[in-house]
Amino acid sequence: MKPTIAMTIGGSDPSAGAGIQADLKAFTALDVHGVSILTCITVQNTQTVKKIIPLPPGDIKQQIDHIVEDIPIHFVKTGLLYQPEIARIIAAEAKKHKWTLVVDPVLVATSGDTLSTTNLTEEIKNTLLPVSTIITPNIPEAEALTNSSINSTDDMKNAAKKIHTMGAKYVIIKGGHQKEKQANDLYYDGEQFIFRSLPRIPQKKAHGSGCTFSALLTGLLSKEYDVEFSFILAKAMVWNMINTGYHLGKGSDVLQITSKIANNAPYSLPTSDHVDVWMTLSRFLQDILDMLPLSFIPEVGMNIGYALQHAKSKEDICALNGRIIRSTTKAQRCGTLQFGSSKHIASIILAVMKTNPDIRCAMNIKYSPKNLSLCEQTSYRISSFDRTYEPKDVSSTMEWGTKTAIEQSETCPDIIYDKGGIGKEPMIRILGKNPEDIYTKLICILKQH
Ligand code: PXL
Repeated sequence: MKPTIAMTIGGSDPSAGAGIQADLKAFTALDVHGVSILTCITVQNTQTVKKIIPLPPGDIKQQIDHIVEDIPIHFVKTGLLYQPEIARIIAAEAKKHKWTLVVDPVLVATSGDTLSTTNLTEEIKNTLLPVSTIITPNIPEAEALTNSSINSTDDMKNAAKKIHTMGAKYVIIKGGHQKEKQANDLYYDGEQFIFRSLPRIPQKKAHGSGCTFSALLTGLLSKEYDVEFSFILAKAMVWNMINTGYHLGKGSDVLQITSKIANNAPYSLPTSDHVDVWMTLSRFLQDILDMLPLSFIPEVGMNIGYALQHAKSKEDICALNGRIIRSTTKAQRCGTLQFGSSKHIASIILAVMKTNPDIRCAMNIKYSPKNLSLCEQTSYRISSFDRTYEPKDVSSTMEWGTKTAIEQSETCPDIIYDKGGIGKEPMIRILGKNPEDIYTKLICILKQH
């Protein structure tokens, strides 16, 4: 078996709560083989960092060169660098070897102890950021990098934009240092912002959560997860690790570094079922986009949703928070996949699941006589509803229409259409067990061309 490999470049924390020790444990939790380059030894326990002993820059470079000569390294995380020369050496190596580089700009410890010499911030800005893929500052670090103070979500967004212009492709600002009840993290990829908040765990003073988060991100990227999803999953995992963390000495708590995602999670934390649904939908959405003809995209755009097993509400259904729209030449995805993001698609799926709990996926395509005729040439079961018969007291047209179409069909239909109404675009909906089922049905319909 070929191992997945990630490398961490950072300092030693003898208490093993943070630093390269935490990074290696996080890699292991993901079944990733971690290799480590030591930049500093620290004298610290769970209470304080007493001393930092930097290694000579030449020796650090030698460690890197000797490893990369031997082991294929593509995914690298940096942590405690301490001296500006080290940032410069890593920037040159990252450029030379085309690393996917996750920079955790460690400047100050949770205990308040300084973890950098002067000019490190400037060096990170000038040399490391232009070659980095993701940077993961906390609020004080984002303030140092942007020379501004951050007191609101708008300030966070502005700082993310500023840091993005310094060269990082993705900026993730960790909101853990704010005082609010929720720890609100921000993801920015140069186009879209995603805020992700989880309840603060007030009884825990976690040490090493920043290192562990960035190491998880690096490990997840090495396993070929995309950045947006890695962000969501790493955050969920770290939350669980803080929640199950323990008191090791007389100072900060440390994380319980484990591969688990919380089962007894609060509503906004994904469980492994959420992750499965998200991953599957994400993969097939791309396949669907690649083969979707423009003639299948409705004027109002299209969406696809996939529900958790036993889904009960909109929050249990993952769909695009935007739409799939027509660009001049191809189908284009707008927005991201999120649970609870589409009332429209959720109403259809929930109505189907009431009588057919295995049918958890739905997608709408454009109604046209041609598209309907293509559907009719397949062996799929087709049913319809007529909006003119919709009772006045109905609260959700989609729920009523779907239920009506199902009642008119002997077995659960594969396709439900309606011919629209005043101001309502007619529409065809494809139903299926999962995104793969929808994809297969779409291919079969297209083959009738
Ligand atoms: O969390 C930042 C950090 C990184 N690396 C080492 C540390 C700390 C914080 O204490 O000790 C070695």
